[in-house]
Amino acid sequence: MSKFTMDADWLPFHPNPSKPVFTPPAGAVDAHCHVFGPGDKFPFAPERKYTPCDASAAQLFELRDFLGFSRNVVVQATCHGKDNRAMVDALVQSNGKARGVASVGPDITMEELQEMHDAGVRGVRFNFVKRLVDATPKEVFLGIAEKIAKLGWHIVVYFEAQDLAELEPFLKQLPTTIVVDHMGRPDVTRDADGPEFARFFNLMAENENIWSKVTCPERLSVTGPDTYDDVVPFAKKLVEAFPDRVLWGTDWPHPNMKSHMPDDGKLTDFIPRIAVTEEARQRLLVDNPMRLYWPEEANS
Ligand code: 0GY
Repeated sequence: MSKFTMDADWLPFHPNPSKPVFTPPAGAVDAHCHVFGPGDKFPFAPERKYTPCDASAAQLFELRDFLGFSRNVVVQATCHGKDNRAMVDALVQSNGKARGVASVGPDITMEELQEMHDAGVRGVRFNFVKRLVDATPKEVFLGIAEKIAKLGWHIVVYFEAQDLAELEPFLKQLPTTIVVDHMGRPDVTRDADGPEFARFFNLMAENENIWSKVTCPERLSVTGPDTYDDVVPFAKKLVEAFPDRVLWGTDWPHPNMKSHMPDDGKLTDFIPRIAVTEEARQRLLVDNPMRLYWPEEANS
């Protein structure tokens, strides 16, 4: 019997996703995914806001191969707090085929960061989504940013569209490459060419160190599965305007989905609708993530 019981309304990941019609290019990277536990081996954090199902590194790598990806970027999930052991263990198990993004506190030492670097961590995540984490003072984040910049790491930020105006000055202070999760969570019932999304679009246009994950149609969509049509114009717009600063990922095992659990094969088929040329897909899935996470092996 596991020590942990997943939340009563928790939706576990899809047990048998379909085979995508789209074949990702050779060397494609799933640049946003997580592992959960297993809780008996890597306990969930006491301060967590949800208790998920277990989702192991072995299951993640099986999905990677099934969908036709070659590598993963494993992002520390908030249910593990600042205990990065499950994520780091996934990197170690991957034989160099996974890099990681950690969550750390202000007391983290350069030695601890170097140890994570040696295991494959290349970034930290600053989370501003109130339902996921308690607030962290900006000075604390700035102190962490200064430390991780020394290792050449980048910063992943997760926030919701309504918080962007308040966050903008802070984002501009960060000294590294910044990767924004899920396009800054736009309200996709609005026009992708309208003033709301323009704020995020202009932020990217004016700051060349800001990248975006064009991820999570399943989270953002109001029209819903399997095609998530309403998200297409937003993601496509970013892929076309910033072809060298976009990343894509499955977000497996899809924490906190309440409306439905996406079929990861169908999610993969979303890619050619937002990156409509072979060249755009090569950048989105291979060149960009390689430059950020495996620069020593990148061709461009
Ligand atoms: C995501 C989105 C979510 C959760 C987390 O670390 C997390 O717990 O990132 C969410 O609930 O929106 O990117 O996986």
